[in-house]
Order: sequence, then structure tokens, then C-alpha cells
Amino acid sequence: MPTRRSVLSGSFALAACAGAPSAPAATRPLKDLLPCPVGVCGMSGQFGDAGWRELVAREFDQFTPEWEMKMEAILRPDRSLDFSRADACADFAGRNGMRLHGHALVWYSQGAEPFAGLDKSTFARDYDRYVREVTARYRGRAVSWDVVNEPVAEDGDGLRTHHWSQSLGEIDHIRRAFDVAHEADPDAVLFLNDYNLENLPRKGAAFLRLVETLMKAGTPIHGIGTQSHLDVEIAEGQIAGFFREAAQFGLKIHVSELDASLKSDRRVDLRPDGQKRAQQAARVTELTESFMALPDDQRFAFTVWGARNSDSWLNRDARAGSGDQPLLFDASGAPTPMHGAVVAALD
Ligand code: 9MR
Repeated sequence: MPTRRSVLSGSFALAACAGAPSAPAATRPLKDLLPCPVGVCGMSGQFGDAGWRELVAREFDQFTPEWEMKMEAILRPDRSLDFSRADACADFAGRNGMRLHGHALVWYSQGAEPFAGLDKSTFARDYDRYVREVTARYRGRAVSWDVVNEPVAEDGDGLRTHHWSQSLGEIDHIRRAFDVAHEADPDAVLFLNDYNLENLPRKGAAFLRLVETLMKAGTPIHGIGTQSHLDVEIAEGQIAGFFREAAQFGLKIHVSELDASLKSDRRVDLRPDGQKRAQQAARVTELTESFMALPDDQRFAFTVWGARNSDSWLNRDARAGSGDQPLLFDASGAPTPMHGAVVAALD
């Protein structure tokens, strides 16, 4: 799992400062403005919060469980499966007429303990079983899955090494997960998902090389998930460049976890507020325009990683405090300047 630091570790080139955009007046719901589903993540603990629920139902038409469809919620220590939390998320999406995106079947940061010490054949059998049973349970409800999450090494130098790759092979554990998921739900749109693909061109390139390898091997991969936890200080053109390269595969593209932190990893951040806002607006505009420039059938969905600033994982990080403003709505549910940047880019 990325830390705040690792997600935002791009170059620190200062973008031109055109002054801070101001918060826009409320506009039409986002789901009516984009030509594809607009997604948001959430968790069952939020379902009872009327402010969150009303905002989500009004603005979004796709739902990604923020953690309750991961192994941490489903896989018990004895490798049996507990679907209670994942079911609550699927039911929420269904009740609210939202498309459900499953996240995530295989992630390097999860599942190590229940799989520790197994002989190779039991390991492989239970790996397949996990992917098969989870995918099959939501067949007809989850339209799509992040099958493998965050496969590329932090700096883009090859792939990560972890319990899955060590037991089943660096590429083979990925192929295997896609094959089993496809068999369990032939209609599901299957994604490879990662972060820093725009922030670190070297990592974006490594990710796309992996996509190419998988496609050449006949793996049923249908989509590229770019998390888009944007580093607002990256140079103009990097986001557009990644999208142009990614589009060439002809796969669906999911902006799967958009947020744009106003904080910096530098120890001393002397940027005035207006400059940070302008950088955020510029990069979010570039992302939205790059996504909109894709062919219609490649635009899978545009998903933000939280509804309100106060819902963001970035504001749960003790080091970050609670003052970051990385999302489209403020704590009261009013649109933020970043929302204005998305809407303006759509125009
Ligand atoms: O935002 C998520 C946080 O609530 C969870 O505790 C954490 C571990 O499950 O995962 C966070 O979401 C991550 C996502 O699943 C994958 N990309 C990075 C996201 C932020 O760390």
C-alpha cells in the first residue's frame, strides 16, 4: 500500500502560478456531466451518515469499496472467507443504483499471514480458490475488478517481490489471477491497477510494459486502472503523456482513485496557498482533459478516492493532520475549487 510519501514522491518542479481558483457555485451532479460512470469509494461505516449518503447518491453512479472487498476484510486466518462486509458494500451499491467496482483481489500488501508456511500446492490451490470464490460471489453485481493491485516496484524498477510472486512467479501469479477471475466471471471487466503512473514516468512505462507482456501472453486483461493520486507539482504534460501511451493498448481506462493533495513531502513547504490551488487546478484539468480525449469506448469510469475532503485517507494520516483538501467536496458537501477544475475541463 502506498504511504502518503510514496504516492507523492514525484518531481517538485513548480508549476506556473495563476492565482487560486475560487470555489464554484453548485452545478449539475457529476454523474450527469460525464459521458461515463463517475465513481467514489466508501465503506460501510459511512452508510449511516446522511450527509455522505445523500451526496454520494446525488453525484456518483459507481461505487468502489475502500477496503471491505480486500483480503483484509474477507480472508480469515484459516483462509476461509467472510463476506459480511463485502456484501454490505455490494448491497449499498445495489440499493442506490450504483455500478459496483470490485477492489482488489490480489495485493502485495495483504494475505501474507494466512498463506505463510503452506506447501506449494496448497498455496496455489487456496490462491486460486480465493480469487475464484470472491469473483464468483459478486458475478452479476460487480461489473469489474482490480484483479492485481500495485504490481510495479516503488520507483518503477521492475515488479515488486512478495509472497505471491515468490510462491507463484513474478508474472505467473498475475496471469493466474486474471485467468481464474475470468473463468469465474466471464463478463467482468478485469483491471491491472497501480499508482504514480503519471507522477513517475519511469513507473508508468514499467506498468505499460507489464500490460504489454500480459496481453502478448493472452491474459484476459481488459483495463488499465490508474489510481491518479496526483502529485500536483509534476511538470505539465506528464499526465497527458501517460494517457496517450496507455490509450494505445485499446483497453478500457479507469481513473480509479483520484485525489490531489495540497500538502508537500518537502519538510518546509513555502508555497502560498494560492499557488498550491493553482497547481492542483492545473493538474486536475490536465487529467480530466486527458481522460476526456480518450475514445468513448475506452473511458471506463472516473473515480475519486473519497466524497468529501474529510473522508480522504490523506486526512486520516497522523502526519498530514486533517487540513488537506484533495477532493471534490468539502466537509459540508459543497463543491471545492478542484470540483470547479473538473467541471471547467469538461466544458
Ligand atoms: O483508503 C484506503 C484506506 O482506508 C485503507 O485503510 C487502506 C488499506 O486497505 O487502503 C486505502 O486505499 C488504498 C487503495 O486500496 C489502493 N491504492 C492506495 C489507496 C490509499 O492508500
